Amino acid sequence: MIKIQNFINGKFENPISDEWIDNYCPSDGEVYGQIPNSSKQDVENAYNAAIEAFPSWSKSTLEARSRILIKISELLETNLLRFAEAESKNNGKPISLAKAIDIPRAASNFRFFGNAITQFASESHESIGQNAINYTLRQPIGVVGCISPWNLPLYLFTWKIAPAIAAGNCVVAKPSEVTPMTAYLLGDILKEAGLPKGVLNIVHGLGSTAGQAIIEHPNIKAISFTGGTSTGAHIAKVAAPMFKKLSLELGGKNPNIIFADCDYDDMLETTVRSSFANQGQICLCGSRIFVEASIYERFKIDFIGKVKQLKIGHPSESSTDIGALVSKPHLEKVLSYIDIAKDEGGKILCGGNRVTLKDYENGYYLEPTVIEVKTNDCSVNQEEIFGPVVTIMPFETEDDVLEMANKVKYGLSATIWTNNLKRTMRMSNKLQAGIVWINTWMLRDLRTPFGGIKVSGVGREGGFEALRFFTESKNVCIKY
Ligand code: TXE
Repeated sequence: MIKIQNFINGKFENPISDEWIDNYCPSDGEVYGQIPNSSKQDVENAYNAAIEAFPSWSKSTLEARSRILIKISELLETNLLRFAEAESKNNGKPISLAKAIDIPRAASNFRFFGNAITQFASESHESIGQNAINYTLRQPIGVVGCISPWNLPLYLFTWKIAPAIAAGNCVVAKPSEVTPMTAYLLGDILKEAGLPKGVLNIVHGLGSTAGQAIIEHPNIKAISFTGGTSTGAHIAKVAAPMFKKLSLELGGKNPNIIFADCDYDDMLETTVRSSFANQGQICLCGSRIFVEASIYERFKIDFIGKVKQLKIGHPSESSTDIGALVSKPHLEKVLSYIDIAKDEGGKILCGGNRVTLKDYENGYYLEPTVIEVKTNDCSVNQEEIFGPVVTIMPFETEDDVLEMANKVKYGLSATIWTNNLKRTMRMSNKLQAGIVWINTWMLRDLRTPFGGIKVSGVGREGGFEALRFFTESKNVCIKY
């Protein structure tokens, strides 16, 4: 049984209460680890370590910070297999995905921000005719909180931590209690890379206790959070009276809009991925597929054919396309939406059932599921399911599909498949989303702003946006 510990002030520690939470392995439903059930006191200790480290870290040279971040990145690459295996086991995702995406991206996050901080600059404004010059200082905030979810555990954890420390802050971070393993393993790498103690403190535990203690802490001045929309709303409510800076990356219900003039084969292959990658547990998945009526029947046959070929299997097998869902409650939530779809008149075109794998009967497996819906107003087109479930429906005109795409409370991403340039321009202007992909999906350049509108969140991550979030700008005006 693996016993995970907090990483506070450069040391691994048990929780003060000595209380522990069981950690489940999604592929077989067994408990295989325990994590600290950290309390307010553990968070306070993490904060104390962080605030003590802050004066020195915030004054360290950019070169020194950059060197350490790049070293962390290199060590993650050296340990890729160990981290990928841990991520796959803890989350249920196919090992091939953890090896190709999750861990390489976590390494890239550190390398990217290690480089970006050396290029981060501020403006100056000459006040002509007033004999004055203004310049902007971008100063680290102090101690910041980073809270991350379970779907892309190390990938999203490091997406917050790397810019936070690159900008000179010290951090109290909490990974999801469902998938704590790779954040735990990161502690050793932080030590080996020479990150000074207290700069990054990792506290494990429940959202309602450890997470709550971070967001309530009066001296943790900024919170970067990725997770569910209702948790994001709660965090905003707690943080607002303390005037904390907030970056919230929340849920999505993203349209995937397919026109008849697209590159069909490319679209088909990518649409399988954008529907079911990571068992559909990515906030960017295109869970509402709208297909131009003239190719709807053809698409339906071809898409279902491809989806049926996806191999559901144990995450550790290299041939597995669809692994296990992350937890039993989550599997139950996703299954409940399939029932709702049926009640609302949706037609299950394929999938829809829990899968029992030989030797892993208690694992949380679910068939990739395609539901044909009659209207965009149904619950499965309006609520985030966050599993291997997509809906499809035909559309007649560009205006119709735009209206349906935007008629949802979320606004994270959208994908359009077309070769018509003018339509691309018209639609990308009008789509209510923070990210629009044309003829691709999840192609990421870490310099670009990342985040959503409407209930998909507040603020942007990525590139200099993240470094701006993790700094306070101060204008200095000199009269001469
Ligand atoms: O996420 P939570 P849950 C969506 C998806 C999913 C739903 C719920 O639809 O089904 O959210 O998932 C911490 N103070 N997404 O409940 O609770 C928690 O410990 C401080 C989309 O698992 O939002 C964890 O570390 N922190 C999403 C983190 O918040 C608190 C990815 C996320 O957990 C807290 C995941 C509190 N009071 C789920 N309560 C995306 N945008 O990618 C919880 N947490």
